[in-house]
Amino acid sequence: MQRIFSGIQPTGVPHLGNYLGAVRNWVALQKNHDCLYCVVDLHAITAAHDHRTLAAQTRDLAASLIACGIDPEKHILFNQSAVHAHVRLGWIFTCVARMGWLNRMTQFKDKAGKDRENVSTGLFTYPNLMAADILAYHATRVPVGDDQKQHIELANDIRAKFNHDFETDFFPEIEPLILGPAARVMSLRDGAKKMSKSDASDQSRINLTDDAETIALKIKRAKTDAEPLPSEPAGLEARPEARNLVGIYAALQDTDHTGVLREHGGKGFGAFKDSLAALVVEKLAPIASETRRLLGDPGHVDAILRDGAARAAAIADPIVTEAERLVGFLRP
Ligand code: AQP
Repeated sequence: MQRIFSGIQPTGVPHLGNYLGAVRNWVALQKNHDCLYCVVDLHAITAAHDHRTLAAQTRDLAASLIACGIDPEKHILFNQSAVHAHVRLGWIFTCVARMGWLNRMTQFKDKAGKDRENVSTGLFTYPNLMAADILAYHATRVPVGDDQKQHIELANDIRAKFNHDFETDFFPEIEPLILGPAARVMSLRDGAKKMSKSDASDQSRINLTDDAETIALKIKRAKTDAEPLPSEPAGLEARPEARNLVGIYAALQDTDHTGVLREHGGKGFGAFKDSLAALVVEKLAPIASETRRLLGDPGHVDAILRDGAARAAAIADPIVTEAERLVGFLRP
């Protein structure tokens, strides 16, 4: 069975973009893969974070993932900082990756913006650690949203250079799995920006913990244009906000743009937004209530993460020790 690895940052409450672009696919992949899912807290400190809330956010996110359907018994759920193999391999990869490769990463450019001189060096080298997250388990398939495609390409460049430099075929090729009609969910306020936990406006995203009233209000206020919905997907070109809402609807109903437009083409946004809000509430309400139930016993969630970290370390430690040997470190 092929091994899957994927991660999510505890930088805030997970949103519909994380769910449709990543987590929902993680759940489905559990059927026929060996899966490791990780709350990547080491990545979360590459940007300013609140040390008083990081631990709670990590636990909350783990609870959300379990509520979405991640099975921590059959598969492995853990937080990244608890398994030291990530940092050990991350350092090696930082010495393998080239500055020019990292300079091309568009997510760094987006996140650093005009403040390049003041962001952490961790934000710049983050893709090296991401490569280590995956390869420490010899994982070959990585389900991610479309925004992470470039980082997976970089991880493959790193593994190819490692194999070449150290005369080995130790690290396998990684295949990104970018699945479904909502691989990139956009902000509800701006169809050109992706939905993001760290967007200053809470109105830009639907959080997995939002109640029905909040969801309906956010969708009602979502930016759209004045035209009715087209009856064919071609009519969504150059209409990013309309395309985004149709994509969300399609993903939640397990159909595609054509299927949604067959049903809703020609309608104005008022009516379509009502149907969309009802669908989002129907799908997210059980996740929010299960998350609340799980967080009623925080010790239980912590025990799940502790057990996951021990099982993850048992896989990663020998792989990373072998990588260290290949690099040439003395292991007396
Ligand atoms: N808008 C999105 N649409 C589809 N997929 C998305 N993902 C994130 N945003 C969208 C996917 O969710 C997984 C976990 O992402 P992450 O939390 O590790 O980091 P991110 O991609 O940087 O997500 P955010 O919400 O924008 O976080 P912040 O604001 O902290 O940077 C990934 O597979 C990602 O592709």
